[in-house]
Amino acid sequence: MITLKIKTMKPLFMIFFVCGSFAFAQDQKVPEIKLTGFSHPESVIYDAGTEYFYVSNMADKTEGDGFISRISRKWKEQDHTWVTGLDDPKGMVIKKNKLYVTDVTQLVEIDLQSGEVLKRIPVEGSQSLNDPALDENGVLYFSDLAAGSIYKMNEAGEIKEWLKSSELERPNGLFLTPEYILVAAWGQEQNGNFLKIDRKTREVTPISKNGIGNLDGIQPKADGEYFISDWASGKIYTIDMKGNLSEEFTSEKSSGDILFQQDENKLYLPMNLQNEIWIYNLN
Ligand SMILES: [Ca+2]
Ligand SMILES: [Ca+2]
Repeated sequence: MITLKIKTMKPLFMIFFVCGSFAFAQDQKVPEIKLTGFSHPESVIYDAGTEYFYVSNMADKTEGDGFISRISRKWKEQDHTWVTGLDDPKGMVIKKNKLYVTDVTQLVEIDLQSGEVLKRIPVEGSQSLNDPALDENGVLYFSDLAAGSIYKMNEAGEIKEWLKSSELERPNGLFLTPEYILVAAWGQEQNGNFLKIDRKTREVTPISKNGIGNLDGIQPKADGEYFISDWASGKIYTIDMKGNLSEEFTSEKSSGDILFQQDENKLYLPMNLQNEIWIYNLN
């Protein structure tokens, strides 16, 4: 499937090349829309229940300057400072009318209707929390990039370190399948890999072998295929469970925790250094 795609796209590139002005067109895909008004955004999610997009903004270094934006589907309503008073909010997940946001060493619980901060749960031993993800039963897992660990919160709201290992290669993005926790790793001295962790044995296996980049987001694309983002290069890849990797397009440096909207076939990229959300139409 991937090979086919590359084959069918090559003649197009040749035409661009011949035309001259599009000599580098194979690397450049233009965003359909650039949403502005953000401050070092890390993550964008969509909630079908409320029909809003939520964007985490790390902002600058001042304590309490981080915030969450809430944006309506057609961009009419753009409440950039919907929730304020956070530090460096990163990943987000929605569970039972609550928005959970990782904020450095805390898991912050926010009322999805009112935007009120309900709880700030300190996570013992954490250093730099990153991406939360839910399993099929609504159990919450979240990564700690700097500590090289994954935490788990049980139904009672108790948080425990689930796995700590250098094999996690500084874990950033997480995605849960019934069998595995998939990890987009930032990397230590070398580029991070796309990893799988067996949920029963907790064995870590790299799916890619030679390092891909400073990986950040994971989004399911199709059965057994995922979009992953490399923060450092701005490249968006498709990868499958066997490690077959194909480049979709290159945005710019600092593409963070991406969102794929399957119904409209669009990818949403939080661009940290550009302070924007870039939306790419894949059609
Ligand atoms: Ca901040
Ligand atoms: Ca992330």
